[in-house]
Amino acid sequence: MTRELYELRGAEPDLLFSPYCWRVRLALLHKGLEFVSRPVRFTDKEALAFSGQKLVPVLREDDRVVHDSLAIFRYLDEAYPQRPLLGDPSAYQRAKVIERLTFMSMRMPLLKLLVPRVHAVIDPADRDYFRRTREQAFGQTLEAFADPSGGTQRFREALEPLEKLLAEQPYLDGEAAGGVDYLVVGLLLWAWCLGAQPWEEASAVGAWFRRLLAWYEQGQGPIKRAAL
Ligand SMILES: N[C@@H](CCC(=O)N[C@@H](CS)C(=O)NCC(=O)O)C(=O)O
Repeated sequence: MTRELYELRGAEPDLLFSPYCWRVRLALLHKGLEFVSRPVRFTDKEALAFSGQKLVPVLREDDRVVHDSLAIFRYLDEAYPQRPLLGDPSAYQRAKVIERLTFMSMRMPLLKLLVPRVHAVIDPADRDYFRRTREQAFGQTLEAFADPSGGTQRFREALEPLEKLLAEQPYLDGEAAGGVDYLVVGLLLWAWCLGAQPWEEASAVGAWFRRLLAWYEQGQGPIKRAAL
């Protein structure tokens, strides 16, 4: 059986920055599952046609195809019950609540910081598509939407409850890392791979990030960061 992960790439094929794809990479390492990376550009939609939709991550195990990071977590827990990511079905529902809350509180501020960086690292052939789709979604130009300092400020405020929690326990999931850690740290890895670190190094969040980064790099080798 071949296990393939379709994930977003920049102009350089090994520059992986999508927060949702990072979640799945971490989940696969957590389960101890090997996979073949299939990096795709924003406009490589034909490469994803088999999945019946247009977004990454997509996990394919022969004829089994799953898309959406949390649906992939759930699938992995069903297919490979060892070392649960989320656990029972109600835990999946709770993870969806966390996903919605972090989407607004963390992902949106990060987007204000990272939009110019994403535009800079993607393949030049993807830039018109990226600009057009994002400007349609934002209702304004990329330049008007971008606000690195405001985004950083709001992101730091959103981290405050996590900072307090991580001062009391090593991981969001408790004594060991799990699905909620990967769900959230995927967002930080998005910034990290794009050469930004909008959180304090000397903080509980900073130490938690370093622990997860060291664990990932020990298993999978160094993570490429854009030189921005
Ligand atoms: N809810 C999905 C979101 C997936 C998503 O938005 N993926 C982005 C990459 S970060 C994508 O594929 N974008 C392609 C496009 O905009 O055409 C998940 O959790 O996997």
